[in-house]
Amino acid sequence: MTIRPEIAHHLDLHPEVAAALDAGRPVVALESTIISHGMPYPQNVEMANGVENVVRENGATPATIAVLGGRLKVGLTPDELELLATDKAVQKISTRDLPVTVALGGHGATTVASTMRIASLAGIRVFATGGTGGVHRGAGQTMDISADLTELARTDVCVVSAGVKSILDIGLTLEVLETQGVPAITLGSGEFPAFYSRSSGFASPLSVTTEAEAARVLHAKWTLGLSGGVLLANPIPAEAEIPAAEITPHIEQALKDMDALGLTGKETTPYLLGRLVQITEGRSLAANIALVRHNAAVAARVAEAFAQLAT
Ligand code: PSU
Ligand code: MN
Repeated sequence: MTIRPEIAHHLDLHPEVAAALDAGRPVVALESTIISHGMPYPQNVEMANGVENVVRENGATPATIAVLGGRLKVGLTPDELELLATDKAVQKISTRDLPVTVALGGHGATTVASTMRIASLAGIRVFATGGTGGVHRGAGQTMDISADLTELARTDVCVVSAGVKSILDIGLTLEVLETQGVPAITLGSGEFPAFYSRSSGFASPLSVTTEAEAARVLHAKWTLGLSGGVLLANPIPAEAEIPAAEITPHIEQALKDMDALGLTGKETTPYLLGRLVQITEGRSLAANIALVRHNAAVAARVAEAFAQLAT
């Protein structure tokens, strides 16, 4: 893919990522909100480095994405990962924020939505995260529906996630994905997963049994001209999960605490994740790290299989 000059003007592709893309080798995009606003230091930077290694061990090149000094960065250095993990000036930025952060030369940790968009500008088709945003509980009143869903509807990237966090309304999230024409496909299960838990109580709209099948779905979707993303849900490994019955009361507690503080909008997801780490005394953090690593391995294998089909 040739990158249009007006885009290339804003983009810093890491040489390792550029070489892989040029050669048609598999590349996996990784997001940075999870580093700056999703986990405490130093576990966040350890996770970020560890996940890059998991991608490499599974045969692909990692490309962690962020905006630094107004530049769209695709592939980061260890110092840049450390900055994202520690610098309080790093904002959580979604698609709507991108032009402001670029124009004013700021630092931004990209969400699923903005990471998808930048990955797509760079020609990367497979992306691993923890969990995607969705329809928040009470969205009928608050209208809080993550821009991750909007981006999935319009950007040609496959997002590998552990499903949708049960801090959200999973049923309504699946409805919106259906309306937007986004395939929500679970790997190796008929049930859609709920981030910390393998089980959500919701049947998965679609499923595949292997990464090679997932890659064939991507190839079919895009060669048919069906633009937009694919949500590939990958249940957390059984040994790392917090069963739904155990995490649900903790989630209710975290939601109550958030309401008492009056938090809304972009602050809610970081608050809820952080509060759950406190309530579970670190267990939710261990689960979060395990599922991200698992998603990175799956994404690398999907990217590898897709690269074979695309050539
Ligand atoms: N998954 C994680 N940790 C996170 C997120 C996902 O394991 O911090 C982030 C992603 O960046 C996702 C964002 O895009 O939460 C959703 O935020 P919101 O609900 O404000 O759209
Ligand atoms: Mn929101």
